Amino acid sequence: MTLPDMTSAPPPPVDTHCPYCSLQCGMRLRPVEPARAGAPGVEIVERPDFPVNRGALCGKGHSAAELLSSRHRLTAPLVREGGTLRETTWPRALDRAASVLEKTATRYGRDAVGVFGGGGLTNEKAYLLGKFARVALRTANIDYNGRFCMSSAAAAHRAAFGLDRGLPFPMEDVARTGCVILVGSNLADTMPPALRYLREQQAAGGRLIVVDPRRTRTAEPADLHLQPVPGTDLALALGLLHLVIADGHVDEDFIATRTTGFERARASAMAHWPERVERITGVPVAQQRKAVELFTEAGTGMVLTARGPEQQSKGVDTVGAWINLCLATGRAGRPLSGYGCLTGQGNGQGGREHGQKADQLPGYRSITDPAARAHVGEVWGIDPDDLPGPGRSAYELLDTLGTDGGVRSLLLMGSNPVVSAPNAEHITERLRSLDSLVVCDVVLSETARLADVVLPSAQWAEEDGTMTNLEGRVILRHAAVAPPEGVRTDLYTLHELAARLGCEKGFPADAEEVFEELRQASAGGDADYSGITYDRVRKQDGVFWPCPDGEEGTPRLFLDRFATPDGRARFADVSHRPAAEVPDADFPLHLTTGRVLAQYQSGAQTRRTPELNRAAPGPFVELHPRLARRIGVGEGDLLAVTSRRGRALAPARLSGAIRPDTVFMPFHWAGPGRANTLTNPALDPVSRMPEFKVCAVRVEKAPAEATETAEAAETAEATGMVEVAETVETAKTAGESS
Ligand SMILES: Nc1nc2c(c(=O)[nH]1)N[C@H]1C(S)=C(S)[C@@H](COP(=O)(O)OP(=O)(O)OC[C@H]3O[C@@H](n4cnc5c(=O)[nH]c(N)nc54)[C@H](O)[C@@H]3O)O[C@H]1N2
Ligand SMILES: Nc1nc2c(c(=O)[nH]1)N[C@H]1C(S)=C(S)[C@@H](COP(=O)(O)OP(=O)(O)OC[C@H]3O[C@@H](n4cnc5c(=O)[nH]c(N)nc54)[C@H](O)[C@@H]3O)O[C@H]1N2
Ligand code: SF4
Ligand SMILES: [Mo]
Repeated sequence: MTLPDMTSAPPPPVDTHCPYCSLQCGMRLRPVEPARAGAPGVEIVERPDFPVNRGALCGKGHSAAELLSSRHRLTAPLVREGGTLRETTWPRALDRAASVLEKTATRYGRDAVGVFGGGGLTNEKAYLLGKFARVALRTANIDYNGRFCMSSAAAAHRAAFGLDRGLPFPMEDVARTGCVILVGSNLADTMPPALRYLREQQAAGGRLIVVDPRRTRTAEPADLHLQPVPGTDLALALGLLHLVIADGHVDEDFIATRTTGFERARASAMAHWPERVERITGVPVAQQRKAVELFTEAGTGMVLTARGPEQQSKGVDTVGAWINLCLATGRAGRPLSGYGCLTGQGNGQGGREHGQKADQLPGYRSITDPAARAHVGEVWGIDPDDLPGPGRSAYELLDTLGTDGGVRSLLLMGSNPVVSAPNAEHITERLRSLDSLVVCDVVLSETARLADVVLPSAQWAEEDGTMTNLEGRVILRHAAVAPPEGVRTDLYTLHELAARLGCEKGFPADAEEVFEELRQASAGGDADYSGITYDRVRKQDGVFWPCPDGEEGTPRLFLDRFATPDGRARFADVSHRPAAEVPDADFPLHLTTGRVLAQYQSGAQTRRTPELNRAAPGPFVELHPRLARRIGVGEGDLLAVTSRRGRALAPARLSGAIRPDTVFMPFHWAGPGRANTLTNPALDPVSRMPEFKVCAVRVEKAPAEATETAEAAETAEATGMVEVAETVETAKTAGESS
């Protein structure tokens, strides 16, 4: 679309969506007249007509425009020369990036070049990045940070229902269901406007059960809060199914007509009797009974999971067990009932459908399926035999960087693994050992600081593109302002790199043109977007996939049949197993990790937004006062948290809301307080998702010398953002004079 002309009459406001989480709240951008130097050029105003958030935004959404004009933004490409990143021109940076990738491919083979993407990228970027890897680089090794986020629920979804869409119904249905079991989601902090649906549901007489080792602001108003030991959700779900069966609440009719595999699920549930489940999970038998009573009493019900049960080395089985509970009680494939996963990143859903996942082609097609390869090969104009096969999963890709047989040069777009990958010190070392690292980002993230080439990207309000929210609703972001001079869109970058790698055609820089091709590539796949156009998205409040040509889209799935070949949902055959690492004498406590309201992910964007950084200025360790007394620490004391991977330092925050055998750390910071220095990269055998939600640690008061390190780091952290600006500033001066 054409950008508003800022010189004449005030241009009209532009309707768009928040740059952050998967709720993709609607917002309106109003151009500010006159545009002040250093100001974003737009202000965010309410957009009450968008149904998902009806005008409400959280603090991150409200402050999102600040980063558009932030002094921390990259505004010119950087290349490393003599150890320092220096500003350069776009043609030089692109030449350098293309030549290092090509050099690696020539020397070590095509699979030695890797690509790492992100679930925050638009559908168009995700699609073009996948095509870039398979067609321009011809490497098998592409994966993305969604592997850290959504993959377990996705795999369980497909196994049970034959199709994976986060929620099989619109959010509005949540407000009208009889009982919600919310497992390991703290949406009061992670998608605040969605709280409204739970409030409405309870106000209408519905029941809410929250399962979380911490009594969060989400758990506080629940009718029942179950507080399990981290990593034991699988046993809990099996135990609830046991009670459902024992108390005669099974929906025999539904099981007979719409499912397969109940007998095995039943046998496994019978081995998980309430007292055994209490021993494993710490959830008292009486509370298990109460949960089953509330869930089965209500005529309709939903189980919604988020990262709590999913980010485990048995996440797929765990989600499968919660789905079993829905199927056994007939709470699936019927109005106002079902299982859903609350996706996380802005495009957590669409990001995994269009080919940046190691094993997938666009339209949610399998890269090993000959028919899928033939279809996509035809759209891309290449012989299907020339398409690479499946590559390594995210952690496995990062873990083998710089090694023999591993990826030697990496193109990274939309992720900051130095902060967000598990076992992060090791992964940082792997990134350092690369022959070349090319990073596309809006700021100089901790990962971009390690790069040889940094390409500055345009942001959400500066470019068009579609996103698919947690409901499977495809929505459209509109450009409202031009990017700063020196900044280009990611699509431009891919277009230019592809041309330099010999692909002059097939990589358009225009978002709508890319979307038109995506429609064809997805046609006939599970995630069929072929009937979705920019125009239709604009006119409606988004369009739900699947949407084959000429149809209206599908807000509600599975009401007539499930998407399996026989139309029946499949029970999962699962039984309890412990976390990959359980407490022992040396590491006697559970560590779990997650989020706080004001920071987003690796913090690359929100730590650079002053208002948000003031609200959540640094890392902390949440622990129960009883545990604090036992180890002799008080509020604010600096703690050393040690796991088998390393040690992190952060101040104590005492809270009666957490289990006394567990400590919690948010993962938004780098430096000594980085939670991911500690986390265990044990992977789920099916989804290859790491166990962020549980590992074993020791917690003690930090020794005196550590206090000095942490204080020094804290000062560096506080001034860190200034340093980023200065690094580039110095390099600029140097670049100009040379
Ligand atoms: N403010 C903010 N909002 C965000 C994000 C952000 O970084 N900041 N990120 C976005 C993204 S990408 C995502 S994926 C979502 C994540 O959204 P959520 O899943 O809601 O966030 P988390 O804090 O990771 O985890 C949720 C809860 O799981 C609990 N938990 C820990 N271990 C276990 C366990 O073993 N079992 C159970 N049942 N619960 C457990 C934690 O105590 C925590 O309260 O948020 C999105 N929204
Ligand atoms: N311990 C622990 N670790 C976790 C988790 C946890 O619960 N606990 N959760 C995991 C989960 S669910 C997730 S999703 C990951 C997320 O962690 P990351 O993958 O690190 O995600 P972000 O911090 O969102 O990183 C996005 C990067 O891309 C940049 N960026 C934003 N928009 C664009 C764009 O349009 N183009 C380009 N080129 N760059 C852009 C941002 O500035 C930022 O540097 O973290 C995982 N890590
Ligand atoms: S809830 Fe998510 S999408 Fe909505 S304003 Fe907050 S960060 Fe943005
Ligand atoms: Mo996520």
